[in-house]
Amino acid sequence: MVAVSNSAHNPAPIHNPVLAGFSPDPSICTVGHDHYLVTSSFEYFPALPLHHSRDLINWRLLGHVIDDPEALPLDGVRCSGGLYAPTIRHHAGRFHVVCTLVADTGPAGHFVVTATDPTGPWSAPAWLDGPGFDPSLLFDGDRAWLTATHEVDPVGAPGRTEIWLREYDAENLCPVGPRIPLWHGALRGARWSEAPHLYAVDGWYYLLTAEGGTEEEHAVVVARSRNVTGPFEGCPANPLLTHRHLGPDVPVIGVGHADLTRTADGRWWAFLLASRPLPGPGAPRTAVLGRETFVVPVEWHDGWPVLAPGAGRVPDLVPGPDLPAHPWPPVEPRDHFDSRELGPLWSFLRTPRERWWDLAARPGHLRLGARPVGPADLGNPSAVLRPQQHHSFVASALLEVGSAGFGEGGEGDEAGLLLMSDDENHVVLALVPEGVGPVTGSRKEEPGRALLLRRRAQGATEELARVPVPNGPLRLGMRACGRRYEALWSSPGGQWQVLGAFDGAFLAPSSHSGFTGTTIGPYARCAPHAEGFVADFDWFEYRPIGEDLPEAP
Ligand code: 6LW
Repeated sequence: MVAVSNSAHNPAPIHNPVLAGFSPDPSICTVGHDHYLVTSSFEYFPALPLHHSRDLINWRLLGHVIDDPEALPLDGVRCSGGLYAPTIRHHAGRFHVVCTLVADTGPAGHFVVTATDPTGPWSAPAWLDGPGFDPSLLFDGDRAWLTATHEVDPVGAPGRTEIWLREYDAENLCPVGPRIPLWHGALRGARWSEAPHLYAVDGWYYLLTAEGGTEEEHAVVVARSRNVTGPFEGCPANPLLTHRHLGPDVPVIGVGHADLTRTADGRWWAFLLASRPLPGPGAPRTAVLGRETFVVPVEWHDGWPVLAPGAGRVPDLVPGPDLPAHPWPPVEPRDHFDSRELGPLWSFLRTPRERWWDLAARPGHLRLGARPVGPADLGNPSAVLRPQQHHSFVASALLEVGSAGFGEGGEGDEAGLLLMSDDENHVVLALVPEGVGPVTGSRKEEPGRALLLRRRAQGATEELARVPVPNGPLRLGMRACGRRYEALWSSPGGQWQVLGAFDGAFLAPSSHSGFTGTTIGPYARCAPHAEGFVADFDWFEYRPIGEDLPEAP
């Protein structure tokens, strides 16, 4: 094995995280000069975001591996259920993505989809028999292998997992032969030995796995064998990478779930997940952005990989590969909604079964048809969401509730912005009809309107603020500076006003055992049994702001 050192070159750096906000369980494959990276998406649809890079520095969101509502049902899946931990590999001109659908009802389990072009079309899922989660593939000569992990005794020994292997028939897309146990973790009594990725390198099979659970104790470990079926011996230097020993006051925690690739210049890289908690008290349970994708360089020494050599931790900047720079056109902060389809950054909660969003009815606007589905309902609300990618950001939108106004529903009609963590934890900043509803009596001639700020934290709902606002278009904003979030509003062209503020730490998925990150975007809901109404969004804008610079939107 040739030791490759990154010290002799001085290329442009890769900034960590490579993918900011809600990008866990990265898996990467390299085809010539192109690198393709998939991440988990859980209950969100379209599912399994696919990013593309030619230099590992600049990434663009290419689309989604699952973008057909008929491909897989995400209806009713619980928050942080749905699609877990995909792996992407390329073999004989075809991309294979294996993944697991975690669902309490309906189809569930491992599946594979394939495509010759990563932008699709992707095949319908083929279900793969085998227990557990975190499936992966190794193509090795004319044979292929499927691995995954599973809890052996979930009741008696929760978190004790076994990584297994089966041969994979790459033509017929199915596992064949017996299931062979491979590995139970590097540490004695290890919990959550998972994320297995097998590689064939220089006559060895390397089994790269995570263990310790996806939070603070997460770690990357490796084992190797001369035979793909084992026995595997653990690396004496395990864990290869972890931040579990650094204490709670570090900017990056929960380092694990790595996948290796090699660039055309011969260098190796590990893409992995980690989280960035908010500074201040309560860390590490304040990672509101969820788990994100990071990269570290890899060198090989004495037949073992070394991750982040010389540092032993995930740095902010990583010297990039010796490859030509390949930037992509920047993503504009403001979406004017003047395309025929929503851009790939937007997604929904679960599978939409009706077309409640419309970009054509009023050109240059996103029109949401309000339906009686809210963010706590485990359904598919009229919400179009994108990830929160920075600790300090401002999101704003220009909203107009259609000329016909709110419906007759009264209490329960609302349109505005949804800041979403999960069904039990989210914030709504919404325009609502004022002076109508079951308690306050009949509808006025010209109903008034109010803006309300409502928080649902750990399942308890609380109205934080409400103010009367004029009829007509309204600008809404949500601004965060670390854990301080502010809800803002103004008339078009007017001064921004603060409606209310709250501590956003409760949104962190790590505070309620969630796997996603926080998302934000336009949203509308009508009262139960009401007719519905339409809400038009002229634009939506998302901008990062300096950590100590609370700029107005
Ligand atoms: C995923 C597992 C994990 O299946 O979290 O951190 C689970 N790792 O590998 C969900 O993302």
